Amino acid sequence: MTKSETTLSKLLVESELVQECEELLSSLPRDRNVFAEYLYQYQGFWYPPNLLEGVLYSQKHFQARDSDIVLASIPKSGTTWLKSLVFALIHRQEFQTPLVSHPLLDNNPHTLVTFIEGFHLHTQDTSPRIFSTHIPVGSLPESVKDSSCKVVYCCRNPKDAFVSLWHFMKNLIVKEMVGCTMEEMVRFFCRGSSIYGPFWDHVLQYWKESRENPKKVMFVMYEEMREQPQEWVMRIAEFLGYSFTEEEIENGVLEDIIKLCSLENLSKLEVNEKGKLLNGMETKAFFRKGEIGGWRDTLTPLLAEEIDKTTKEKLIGSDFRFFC
Ligand code: PAP
Repeated sequence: MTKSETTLSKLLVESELVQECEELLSSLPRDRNVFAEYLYQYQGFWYPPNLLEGVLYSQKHFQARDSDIVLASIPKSGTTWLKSLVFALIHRQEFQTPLVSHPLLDNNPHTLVTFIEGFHLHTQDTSPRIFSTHIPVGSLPESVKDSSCKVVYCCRNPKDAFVSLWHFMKNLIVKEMVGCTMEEMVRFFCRGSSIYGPFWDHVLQYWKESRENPKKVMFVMYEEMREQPQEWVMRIAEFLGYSFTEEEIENGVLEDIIKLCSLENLSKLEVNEKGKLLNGMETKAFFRKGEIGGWRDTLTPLLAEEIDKTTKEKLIGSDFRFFC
C-alpha cells in the first residue's frame, strides 16, 4: 500500500469507528462524572468516550504477538514506574551506562511504551514490543488472551490511588474540576463510576487471572515494589524471561536500573519537568510524592472510612488483601 492509501484506509477505519462508537454510546448506561461530561459503562467498567473508542478499536484491531509484553494497571497505581523499569530491563544490553546515556533520560516513560487504547496504529517494530493498558482483564483484545504474550499488572491501595488521581485531575483539567468537591469524587469512586472503575473489580479480576494463569499474568503491588525494588525487579525480569545474571547484579546493572527509574531521578529530568505528551498532557503531572499511606495528608478520616467500607465489602469472599 502507498502512504496515501494507508492514510485513507486509516481514516476510513477511524470514521467507521467514530460512527460505531456513537451508536454504542447511545445504548450504554452513563453516569455524570467529574472527568468528562459522562462516563459510559461498557462490559462492566466505566470510560470517557475517547478512551472507550480506543478500547473498541483495540478489541477489533490489536494483534498481539507471542513476544509482546503488556503492562496493565488501573490509573495511578504505578504505571509510569512500571513502564520505565520494564523498558530499562528489557533494553539493558543496548544501554550499558544507563545513568549517563539512556532513552529514559530524554523521553517520558509514556512515550517509550505504547498505550494500547490510546493510539490507533501500533507500529512498534522492536522485539519484544512493550505495551501498556488500563483495560480490565475481561475486556482485553482477544489476541492478548490467545497469544503467549505476558501481562504484568500493577496494583496500589485504593486510598493512595484515589488521592493520586485527585491531584492528577486537579493539575490537568482544572476547568472540568471546578465545583467538584472531594466528597463528590469519593462518592463516584466508591460507587464504581470512576475512570476504568470499579477500582476493586479491576484489581480483583486481574488478581484472579494471575492466580489461575500465573505464567501469563504476574501481579505486583506498588507498595511492595517501593519497599523492595531489587527483589521485585528481579522477579519481573524472571517472569518476562529476561532474568538478571549474578554477574550483572555484581556489576550493579540492576542497581543502576532502579536508580535510573527512581521517582527522585525521573522527576528531575527536564523532559519530565517541562515536557508534554503527544496528547498535550504535561509530563510533570505523572510525578508527585509516590508515598505509601500518603492519603493521610489529603483525605479526611470520614472519606478514608468511606473508601475502607467499600474495600471491605468488595473483598468479601476473596483471599486478596491490599497492602494498606
Ligand atoms: P498513570 O496511570 O496516569 O500513568 P501512574 O504512574 O500509575 O499514573 O501513577 C502516578 C503515581 O505514581 C504518582 O503517585 P502519587 O500521586 O501518590 O505521588 C507518582 O508520584 C508515582 N510515580 C511516578 N513515577 C514513579 C517512580 N518512578 N517511582 C515511584 N513512583 C512513581
